Formats: sequence, C-alpha cells, structure tokens
Amino acid sequence: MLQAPSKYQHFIDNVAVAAASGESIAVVDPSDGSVFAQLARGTAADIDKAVIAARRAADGVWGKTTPVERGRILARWGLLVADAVAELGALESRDTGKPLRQGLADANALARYFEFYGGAADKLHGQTIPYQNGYTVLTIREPHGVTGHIIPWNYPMQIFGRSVGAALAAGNACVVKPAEDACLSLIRVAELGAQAGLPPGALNIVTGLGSEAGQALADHPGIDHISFTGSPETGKRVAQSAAAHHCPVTLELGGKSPQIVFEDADLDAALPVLVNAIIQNCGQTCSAGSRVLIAAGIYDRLVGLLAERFQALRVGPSTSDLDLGPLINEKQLHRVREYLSAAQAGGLEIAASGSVLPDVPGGGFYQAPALLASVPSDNLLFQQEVFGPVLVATRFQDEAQALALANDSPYGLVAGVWTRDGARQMRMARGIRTGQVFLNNYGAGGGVELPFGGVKQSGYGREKGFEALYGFTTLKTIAMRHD
Ligand code: TXE
Repeated sequence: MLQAPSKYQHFIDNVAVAAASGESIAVVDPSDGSVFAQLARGTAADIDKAVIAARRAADGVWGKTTPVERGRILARWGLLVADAVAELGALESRDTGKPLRQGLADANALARYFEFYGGAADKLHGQTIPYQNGYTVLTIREPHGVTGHIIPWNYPMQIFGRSVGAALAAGNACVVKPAEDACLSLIRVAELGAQAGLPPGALNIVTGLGSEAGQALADHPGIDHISFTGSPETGKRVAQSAAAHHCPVTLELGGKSPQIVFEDADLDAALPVLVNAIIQNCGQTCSAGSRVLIAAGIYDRLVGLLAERFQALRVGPSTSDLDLGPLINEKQLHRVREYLSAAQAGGLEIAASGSVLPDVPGGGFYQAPALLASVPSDNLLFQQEVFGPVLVATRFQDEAQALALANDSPYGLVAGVWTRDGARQMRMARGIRTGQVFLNNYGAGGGVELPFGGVKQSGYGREKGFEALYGFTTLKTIAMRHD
C-alpha cells in the first residue's frame, strides 16, 4: 500500500501553508472507508492569501515571463509528471477509489496536457484587421490576470491539467480549489510545478469545503475568471457569485450523454466502447455514455450482448484493479441507490448487473453496475445524471425518433453515433445538440487536443485543445492612426 503523507497543507507562493483556521478535513479511502490523511480546511482568509500571491505573480515575475519560457516550464513540468506517473497514479487511485490503471492513465493524461499547452504557449497570437486608409488595427490576446479553478473529485489530475495547464500557458496566475473528497495528487503536482520553474504565486492551491473555500473563491473580487466543473446547481451558484463582480466563468456541468446505435452499426466495435463509456470511473464521468438508444431491429440482440457483458463485470477495491472500483463517498452511493430504487418502484427492472467481490472491505462504497432496458424517455433515469454505473437502454423506430430521443435531455455534453451510413452520420452529428459528437467511437481516449464543453444544462465555454486558450485570454483591439 502506498505510504502517502498523513497531513496535506495549502500550496501558496510555492510553499506549504497551514490553514488559517488551524482546522483539517479527514481524507477517506473509498475502498474501505478508513481515514488515511488530513487535509487543510481552507477558509476565506486562505483564499485571500492565495489571491494576493497570484496577483503579485501576475503583476510581477510571472507576468513578465515570455510565452516561450512559459511553454518550457510547462514542458518540463510534463516531464516531471511523466517520471512520477507511478506515484501520482497510485495516490489518485487511493484517494478516489478508481482502479489503479485508471489512476495511472490520469497521470499520463496530465503529463500530456502540460506537453500540449507547453507547445501552445508561444503560438497564441492575434490578427490584423483591414480598416480605413491611414489606420493599422490589430488584436492581441492578453491573460485575464488571476484565474480561479474549482475542480471536482472525479478526475482531479485531468481536470487540473486541462484548466490550469491552459490558464498558465496563456499567462494567468492561478488559484485552485480542488474538491474536498479527492485532491491529494494535486498538492504533489504543484510541488513538481515549482520544481519545473513556476515562480512563486503563479500556481496556488487552497484545499477545503466547497461551501467555505470554494464559495470564498467565487466571491473574491480579485479573481478575473473562474472555471468550474461540477454539478449544475453549484455551477449556478458560482456563476451568480462571480456575476456580483462581473467575473467571466466557464462551466462544465456534466451530462446524460446518448450513444445511438443503428441497425448497420459494427456491433463488435461498438459493444466494448458502449460498456466502457458507462463503467469507467464507476460512471462518475461527466461525459459518461449513460443512455444507449438502439434501433428496433437490433434492440433485443444488442441488449442481450450488453447484459452478457454487464454480468461479467466485477467491482472491488482500487488496488485490485478490476473493472470498477468503489464510488467516491457515502453520499454518492446513497444517490445512486436512490435512483435505482425509484426506478424499480416505478416498474423498471434491472436487466443485468455485475457483481461486487464477496470479500470487499465493509466500509467501502461499492455498487454493482446495472443495465436497465426499455426505459421510457420521461423516466428520471433517462433524464437525470446519476453519476454512477447505471446504463439505460431505449428503443427507437427511425432516425427522426433517434434524434428526438437524443435531444430529449436537459443536458448537452457528448453524443456517440454508431452507423456505417456516412450521410446519416453527418445528419445526426449536425442535429444533435451537444458540444462533442463521436462517430463510430466515443470519448477519443480523453482527447487532450479536442475542444470540450456543453450546451444547455451542461454549461458553456470550452476547455481542452487550443480553443481553451481563447477562454483564458481577453482580446484587446489596438487601432493606430498613422496618416
Ligand atoms: O458536486 P459539486 P458534488 C455532479 C454529479 C454528482 C453531483 C454532486 O451528478 O452526483 O454533481 O456532486 C465545489 N462554491 N458532478 O456535490 O457541489 C466542491 O468543493 C464554490 C458532475 O461533489 O458541484 C467541488 O470542488 N465551490 C461533475 C466542486 O465544487 C463549491 C463532477 C464540485 O462540487 C461550492 C462532480 C460553492 N458554494 C459532480 N459548493 C462533472 N461535470 O464532471 C461546492 N463547491
């Protein structure tokens, strides 16, 4: 078992800083419910300290660091993370409960984010605009200044990489509030950032509860942009708080993403992808493919194949590296079970489920994955994000109904379409209201390079890819008259 430090403090100005309150939060291992560390419980005073440090960096050394040098620091950071994948992956796995190989994959993705944004830092440029005679007009992209980042517990390293990596590449200084349920890896990643050459104040982390440290960050008038990933309710609260000081926000608020399978689909290729899209990270993935819409002609066959796969899935502690680990905490376990009970009470039947190992530790938060068939579109399970390993299957008669069902959701994050018909692929891709559409694949392995974000209740603004850099900058137009 990994020997993690037992006490974690904030990281401000490149050093460990104790919580102003002196209080801490117990860190629980989701695999057995044991407390294995303590985390600084940040409050408004700690956020204030971090914002002051970030502002000093933005106005000082970090603000004067050239794009090429920012890129080199990020690239070095990526190499340090790549060297530490085993350590970071094991820590992430223990802290979140995800199977070890997923923790390792997340650490590798983080290294890739730093590599990508390191390479992009000196390629972010403005334009010249044709205007009247005697004028030259140009645009330049400037960093916002101090950016706030509120990170959830499902993929701490990956979400940190996509958001903080882009913000730093664009020249911002960052204040990060990770989730109280899982954030240990990020403290270690920040230390590696200092080692890579980030000057004091460029990156600051304040740990703590959402209602305390998170709210204080959203309220702070010294923050120039906030990126938030989490629930629609909290996202709304963060946006309202930010609006009080006219602070722009980027919101990524999850989804209820459909995978649509037509009669002509390559089922051998689709099947493992359909299953993985809902069981990865125990369904606690914003882009989880949680609704599978199936053409009537292949409905029974595909549901049968899915059921076979579900019955073979096994759930166990993170270190056993099975198909699924535990859920993050008791609250999430309760939430998933409530959804399943409500669905069963309403007459739905579980068509197939996986199994939890018989000898899992009693205190862990284990839930067997479940497949529910013939789920009507007005059912809660069809409409709401469960954030657990629950897949619903629904039948459609034709392309028009498939599209209507896909769009029958308050969310709009990701969709997958499985068909060999090229014209239909494009009709569906254009008709679906989501931020990403995958044709005959899904998720593209995380897709560091691919702009990501939603419409409707899934939020607004884009992270990942080069596009993210535009969100972390503000555009200045300079018009020069020279006749
Ligand atoms: O989310 P919250 P929770 C969804 C998913 C899940 C549900 C609840 O459906 O079941 O949300 O999870 C911080 N001001 N997603 O309660 O509250 C908090 O500390 C500022 C989808 O964990 O949104 C954490 O860092 N910040 C999602 C972050 O917000 C506040 C990932 C997310 O917490 C705050 C996670 C406040 N007042 C949950 N209150 C995705 N899109 O991937 C909390 N926070």
